[in-house]
Parts: sequence; C-alpha cells; structure tokens
Amino acid sequence: MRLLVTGGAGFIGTNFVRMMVREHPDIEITVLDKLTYAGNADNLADLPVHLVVGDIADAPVVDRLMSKTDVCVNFAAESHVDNSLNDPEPFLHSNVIGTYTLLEAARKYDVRFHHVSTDEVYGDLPLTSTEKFKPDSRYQPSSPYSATKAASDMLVHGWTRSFNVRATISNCSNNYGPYQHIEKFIPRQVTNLLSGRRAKLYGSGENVRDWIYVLDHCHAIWEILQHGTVGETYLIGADQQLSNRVVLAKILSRMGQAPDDFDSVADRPGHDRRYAIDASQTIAELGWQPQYTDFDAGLIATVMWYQTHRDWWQAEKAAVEANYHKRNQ
Ligand code: NAD
Ligand code: TDX
Repeated sequence: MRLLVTGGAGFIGTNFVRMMVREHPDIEITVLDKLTYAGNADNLADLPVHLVVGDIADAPVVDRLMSKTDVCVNFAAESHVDNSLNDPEPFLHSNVIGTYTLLEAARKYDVRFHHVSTDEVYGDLPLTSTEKFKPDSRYQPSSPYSATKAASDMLVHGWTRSFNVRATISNCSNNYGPYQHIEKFIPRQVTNLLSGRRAKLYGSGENVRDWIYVLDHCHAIWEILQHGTVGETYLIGADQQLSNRVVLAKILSRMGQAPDDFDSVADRPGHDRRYAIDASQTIAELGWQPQYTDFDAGLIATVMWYQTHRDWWQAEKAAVEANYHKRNQ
C-alpha cells in the first residue's frame, strides 16, 4: 500500500507516521507538509519516509502526489484556537481550501481519503451536564479554528455524496503526548516550569477537556482506514474528562511545584466550556479501544519526554511566550 500523510511533520501526524513505520514497515509512506511553525522535519529524519515540503492547497503538487497513492490521511491544518482568534486567514487557506484541493485530487484518482477532524465542530457542552457529543450532534463551532474544521468536514460530506469520493471522517477529543507544539496547554505549562517561568491558566480554569493519549488516536485512524465504512463519521475519545485546573494541579505536583504556583490570566474569548466524546459507536463498529487509559501515567510519560527533549523545544520557547504576552497586552 502507498500512503500519503498530509501534515505528517506536526504533532499527531508525526506520532502516526512513527507508529506506521514501527508497526507496518511494509507500507510506503510519503509525507506532504508545508513545515509551518508547527511542522518539524527532524521529527521524521530517522525514518524511511519520503518528505515533500509543500502546501495542501497547491493543486499541482497535490495532483502529482495523489496520482501516486492508494490512501491519503489528512492531518494538515492550522490547529491552534488562540492563533485563529488573532489571524483567521491561514485557517481558511489550509483548513478549507487545503481540504477542497485534496478532495478534488482524491476524486480524480479515486484515492481512499480519511479526514482528521475535531470534536470542537460540535461547539461546547454545559459544565453541569453529563451530555456527550455523538456522531449526529449538531455542528455549532465557536471559534475561527473550529468553524474552518466544520467547513472542511462539510466539504468531505459533499464530495462523498455527490462525487463518490471514498472518504471517512474522525472527530477526536484533545490529544496529549510527545511532539505536541509548546503553544498547547499541557506542553506550554510543562515547558514554562522547565524554563523557570510560571504556569498560565485561562480564566477560572473550570473548562473541561476530554483527554486522549495521541497513540490511541493514531491506532483508531488506522482501524478506520482498514475497516471503516465510507461516508461515516467516527468519534474518537478515551473518556478522560478533566478540568484545566485539575490537569494543571497534576503537572505542578509531578514537577515539584506548590499547588498555587501559577498565574491566572485573561480568559480566551468564546472559550468552550466542556467537551466530552461518546465513542461507543466507534468501539462497537471497529472493536478499537483506547489502551492508554491511565491519564496520570500518560501525563508523567509526557512530562518526561519534554524533560529529556529540551533541544526539541528550547530554541522556540522565548518567541512562543513573547507572542502570548503581546496578545494579552
Ligand atoms: P499541528 O499544528 O501540530 O500540525 C499540523 C501540521 O500540518 C504541521 O506539520 C504543519 O506544518 C502542517 N500544515 C499546516 N498547514 C499546512 C498546509 N497548508 N499544507 C501542508 N501542511 C500544512 O496539529 P495537530 O495537533 O497534529 O493536529 C493534526 C490534525 O488533527 C488537525 O487537522 C487538527 O485539526 C486535528 N485534531 C487535533 C487535535 C489535538 O488535540 N491536537 C484533536 C482533534 C483533531
Ligand atoms: O496557556 C494556556 N492556558 C490554558 O488554560 C493554554 C494554551 C490553554 N489553556 C486552556 C484552554 C483550553 O480550555 O487549556 C485548554 C486546552 O487548550 P489548547 O491546548 O489550546 O486546546 P483546545 O483549545 O482545547 O484545542 C485542542 O483540542 C482540539 C487542539 O489545539 C485542537 O487542535 C483540537 O482540535
């Protein structure tokens, strides 16, 4: 099988490509990645994969690569909500035009296409309820990021129904693990503490995220590619709902800091209150199950990864924090 992985030099894409090389060395992998600030070619440097540096919205490049593949998994996207509040344009380009460009080429060459999406397309849930997102929950995105991801999902639906593109979609909850960019919540706090800065909690910290270890997400995607039904949406989550305040307390404790050793900072505008995924349909249909269900163990492994991979993040740290600081002025 020839597999094209777009966005394969980012957080989840890197974990997916590394998993595939480890567990399915017979598969021929090409990565198409623009290497934005979030992509890092070094993540893949030791692997027998072909990296093409390019944009998923560049039709000639996409056409050439799609003509030579059997399957395409699309991880490529602008992925950070805070950045989308600051400047939405790159989100429209990569998430909407990029997905459209991939779909047109998948249609032309009849390539099996899997689109990696997010639970944020469903908006948020009240803090007090026990409700969870289901595959037929209403789309009501809150941010430019989630609005563009919702738009990309809709494009996939349209191309599947009208043009018979053999596509599936997965909507996953918050991932954590190695190779996540230090702008994101967990790695930001861990690297703040490792670099002598204080942790930063938005608003009240009561907002809840449903955490999944990145490899569980990657295994689910591989199951969908092998056994999923074209036209279907698969929800992926590990049922690990925790408030940001609780996650931060675990990080502080693990890293030997006092429980109150953090700054409460301005809240994110439009901040989604709670996400929760009901993955029962995915589990029933595919037999996939999350394996890394001990959040504390996964968090410790993640903290250790950032402790032992300073060279991966240190050069960027000051600029990422300066960027946050500028926005909060
Ligand atoms: P990331 O920001 O770490 O990586 C994105 C990658 O895509 C980078 O390597 C970047 O260089 C590349 N890219 C961006 N625009 C591109 C373009 N126009 N052409 C080619 N490459 C481009 O993101 P991530 O956290 O790994 O997320 C991957 C996908 O999974 C995204 O589609 C995201 O919406 C989705 N997702 C993420 C999470 C999460 O918790 N991180 C949860 C659910 C879904
Ligand atoms: O410094 C911070 N302090 C803080 O309290 C940061 C960066 C975040 N937060 C809060 C905001 C959120 O409630 O932590 C929570 C998680 O924030 P992010 O890491 O920015 O993730 P989120 O906005 O939930 O989106 C993530 O999960 C869904 C990914 O970035 C998306 O790509 C994915 O679709």
